[in-house]
Amino acid sequence: MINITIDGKKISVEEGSTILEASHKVGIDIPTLCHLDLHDIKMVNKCASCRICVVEVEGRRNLAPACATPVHDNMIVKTNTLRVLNARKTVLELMLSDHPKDCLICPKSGNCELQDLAERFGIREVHYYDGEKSTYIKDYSTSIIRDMDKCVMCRRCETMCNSVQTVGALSGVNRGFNAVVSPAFEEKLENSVCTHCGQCVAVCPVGALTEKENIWSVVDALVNKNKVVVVQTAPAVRAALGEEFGLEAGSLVTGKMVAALRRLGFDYVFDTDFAADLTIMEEGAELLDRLERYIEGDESVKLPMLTSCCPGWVNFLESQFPDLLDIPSSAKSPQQMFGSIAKSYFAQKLFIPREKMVVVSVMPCLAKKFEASREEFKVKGNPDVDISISTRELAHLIKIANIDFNDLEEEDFDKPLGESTGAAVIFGATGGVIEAATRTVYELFTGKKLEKIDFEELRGIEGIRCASIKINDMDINIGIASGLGNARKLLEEIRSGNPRNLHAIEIMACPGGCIGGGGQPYHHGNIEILKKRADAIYTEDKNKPIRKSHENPYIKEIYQKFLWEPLSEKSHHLLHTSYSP
Ligand code: HC0
Ligand code: SF4
Repeated sequence: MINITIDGKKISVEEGSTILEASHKVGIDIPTLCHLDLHDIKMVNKCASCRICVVEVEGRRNLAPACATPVHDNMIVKTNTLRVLNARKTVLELMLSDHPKDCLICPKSGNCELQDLAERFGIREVHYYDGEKSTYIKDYSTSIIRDMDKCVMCRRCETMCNSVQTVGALSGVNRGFNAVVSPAFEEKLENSVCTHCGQCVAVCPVGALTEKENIWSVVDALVNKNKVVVVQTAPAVRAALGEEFGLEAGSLVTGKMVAALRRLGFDYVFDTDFAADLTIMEEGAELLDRLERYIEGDESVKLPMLTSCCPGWVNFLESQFPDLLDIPSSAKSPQQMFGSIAKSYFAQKLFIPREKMVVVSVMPCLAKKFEASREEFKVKGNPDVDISISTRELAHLIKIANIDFNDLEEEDFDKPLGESTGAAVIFGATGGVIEAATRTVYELFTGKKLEKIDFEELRGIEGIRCASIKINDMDINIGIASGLGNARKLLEEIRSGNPRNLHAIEIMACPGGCIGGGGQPYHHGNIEILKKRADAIYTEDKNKPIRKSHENPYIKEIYQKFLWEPLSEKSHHLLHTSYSP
């Protein structure tokens, strides 16, 4: 252990710790901008580029960056001297001198770490303002806007995209005022290997990376009297939306969310969870079919079967593992199944053509915007899902409409596409899709009632998890990965012969699953928030009267009246897809 003194406090810390880590141990807050340590998901950004965290170290002439200076025995550190504060203020002013001053209309306003620091240091004037400035043109992808004039070169996005997600879409290029984080050859993000996962947006401290907002398209649809506007809400939204209204992380706001959507004027408030139950029927049937053929000795059967509901993950697979495109389930994601069913089954019930219906999805995810725009999910140019907005955008819409969210009485989803089971809601946390599938596959495979519905062994936030579940005499080996870097590890294992003999794998692009999606309220580096959201999801599951997808009465009805059976010709046509490199 190393003994040091920080601001007069004597402490012992592990060898190799930085001054910043040591300070956190004694509760001393040193401001940072570039630094980000998301230990639980193995993301540590330590590029020491912003220099906001400088401190005085006795015996050293220059100020030292706390995030990159290791402690040594008997070190004496001062974190709040006038020299330190003055240096931090100067650094901030220099940053602001090359930063746009459009905070009033910046999408990150109120959530911007640079704005917070400027306020904290009482900066009221920016010196050094004349002179050269960076001038980049905004880059719009289907899901993300890159406004590089706002980039502070913290490299958090680069670390997230390269080290955690292993996508490699972003890296620092050029020098001086031309320095920027960019796709290769300064291409547009849309033309790069970007998966639209949105994790770079989740960690960007400023307004350089933000979602492509669709709020006003929703308003346009809502005011159009010739349209029937239907909304679906993803499982993870209800576990995080409350944070935008000052509620504790992990507050479940399902009923208030439904009430707010009605106040906004949606004609039907439905639930993506209904389609998650439908996904289990289709994906579960596919897994059952593959397992039965495998048991019978069919060597052509593709195992492990991969889940296919996460669009960031599908994009990653298509661009990085084109040789493995025949192993995922062909089931569309719940978002897309919902759109397809809403514009066929439900539009027919209303006696309206699909073109008269607008389907809006509220998702914790930015890749869902891209997924909704894919050509294969359109019928004669009309998309199954017209507009996708994030949890943050929904909160914004509720605020614009002046709805007092916390005061709303809880309301229930409309029927039939609003009824769902506990199995569907756990889709929102890593491991949930495969747990939901296991509940159904077990009962359909064995013909027996499942006594213990909770499969605790499939839960947790660890990036890669494996478990064996006994179904009759067979051990079904299940793999779970959240975060694309973890997905890559499992996929490389499959390429090299599947040494763990996995039969099914659930993959979610975002660390922690959808609860940690790129469209969720910003966690500002507090990963504990993700755990609380996951707890909320499992609480909702426990509180549901029905907890297995195949027992959802409206799912039974849709098979009886419309789809006939899982994997039927009609199901294939409406609910399945294929992948291309
Ligand atoms: Fe998810 Fe989904 S669980 S991807 O994380 O499967 O976004 O919440 O909506 O579609 O249901 C996101 C969340 C969904 C889909 C569902 C799946
Ligand atoms: Fe990388 Fe995901 Fe950001 Fe795309 S959205 S640049 S894949 S982190």
